[in-house]
Amino acid sequence: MVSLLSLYVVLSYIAFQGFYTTESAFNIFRYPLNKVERKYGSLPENERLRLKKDTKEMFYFGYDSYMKYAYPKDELNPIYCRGRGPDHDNPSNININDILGDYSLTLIDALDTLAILGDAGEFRKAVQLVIENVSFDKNSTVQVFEANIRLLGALLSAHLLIQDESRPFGQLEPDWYDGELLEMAADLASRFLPAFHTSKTGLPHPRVNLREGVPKGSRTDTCTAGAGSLLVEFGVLSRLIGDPTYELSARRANRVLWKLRHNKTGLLGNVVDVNTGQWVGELSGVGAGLDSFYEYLLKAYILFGHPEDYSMFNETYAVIKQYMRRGRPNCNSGSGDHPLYVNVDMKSGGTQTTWIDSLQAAFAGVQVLAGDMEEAICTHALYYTIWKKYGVLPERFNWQRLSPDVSFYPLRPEFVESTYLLYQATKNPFYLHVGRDILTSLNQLTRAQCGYATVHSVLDMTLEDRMESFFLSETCKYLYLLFDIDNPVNQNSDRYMFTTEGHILPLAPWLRQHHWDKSHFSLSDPILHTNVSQASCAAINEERIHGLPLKSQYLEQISVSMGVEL
Ligand code: DMJ
Repeated sequence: MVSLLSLYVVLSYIAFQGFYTTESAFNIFRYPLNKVERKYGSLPENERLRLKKDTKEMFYFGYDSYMKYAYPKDELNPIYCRGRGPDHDNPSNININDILGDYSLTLIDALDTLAILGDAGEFRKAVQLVIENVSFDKNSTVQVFEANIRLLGALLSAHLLIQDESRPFGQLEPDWYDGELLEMAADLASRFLPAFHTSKTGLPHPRVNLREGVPKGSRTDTCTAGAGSLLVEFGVLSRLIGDPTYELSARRANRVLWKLRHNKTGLLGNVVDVNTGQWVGELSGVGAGLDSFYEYLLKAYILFGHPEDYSMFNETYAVIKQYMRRGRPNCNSGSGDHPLYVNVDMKSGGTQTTWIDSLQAAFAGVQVLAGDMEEAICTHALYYTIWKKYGVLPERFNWQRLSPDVSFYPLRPEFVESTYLLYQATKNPFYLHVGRDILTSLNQLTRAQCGYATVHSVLDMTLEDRMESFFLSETCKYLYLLFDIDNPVNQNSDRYMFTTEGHILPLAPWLRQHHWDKSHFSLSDPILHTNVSQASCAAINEERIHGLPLKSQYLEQISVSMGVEL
């Protein structure tokens, strides 16, 4: 008894000193752990704090360099320390011009990350710069989807953070603030509307000129995600300004897409013509071209509570699992290949490609939100082994040849995002280790002279002189939140939701109401008020609480086949 007591005291002391979390210190004696379980089973507290500090440093290295070398341009070129704006000389360069528009994109996109990092002073300064210097009255032709998620979402998020009287992130409101960010958001969104009003189906044209509307003769093919991932930002804007036009337009586009799903499989394609409503691309998958469409059905429901959005999500999630999922039926039991979501033909459900893309890594996060935890764990684990193989994620990875089909990595956030959401849901230290691997390789492989650079090829780790705005708005934010367990966002995780660009929005009762005439708006569904406290959660057995999220034999199975060491 005495020795047990002293063991308890010793272990508690070790835990207190930050060598182990208390829980995991005891776990060592609860089960015989193998090498992998020992490695991932705990993370010292002082190491977590170091990772949090290093992530903050990573953000400021990128942000300060942007402000020094690039602002007021849209992006930072981190190798030659210059600013980057639209490619005016080559209007067909949509890789650049779809996103950049002479509106200080990186600064706007980074606003709420500043708040989350606890930097209220820099947040107020940045808000002032945006209000005083940014105008959307520009002769720039941009993609509606990109401008919506990166600019509109950021402006709404920053405005709502300022308006939050409980001040969880400190004094964010400049003393002269009078709703200017919301005015800018409304002005920007009004410039998107021609995309909807000039199409024959209600699906938005993919691009608008911010000054002149849809350019004559411009392309009419849009990806599904581009047309169907506007409801979150448009709905929030409509509810803030009391004008249903935006929400109505986004909802209509979703309903049009929904009607276009295949009558046999229920699957959607990846590219559609906004005038004919014909599918131009019949590939169906959970990655590029479709990813945020599913995500926003679920997130719109979480935010606004319309059962229509939830039933669309559930129906589409069921057919995704039916047609796209391969591998053993249960992630964490039985035998067979590791589960995988493949790209299929929307008409037959047959496998169409042998690659998965890095955007798909966000799907594990959607599965967390949907409560399908075993699948989320499984989806994420596969991407972890690909990350371990290269140190970053190639844009497309061929799961048959186990090598990249498209080998660049533009500092995308999706894998970090799902790592963070899985940690929030499980509190399993495995995900802190994953985060440490991510931070380490970003610093080793992508850190340049004055910021973080796109990887041109994961095969030779050559770099390109571009730091996309989502690096500061998402990649750094999710990594920081992973390590900063006391952050107000984590302490009140039931009060916030992330947009697909990582901007935080409040989950608030007022967002579940709208004040306009319902008949005019033609929404027949009542607002659903969910009551989380009534949910019944199945008991989780001890092994699942204390073991690795994906059992070590399955984690080893994919790491061996991928040729990586854990
Ligand atoms: C971001 O703009 C968003 O995360 C979007 O949902 C997908 N593409 C980029 C990041 O990869």
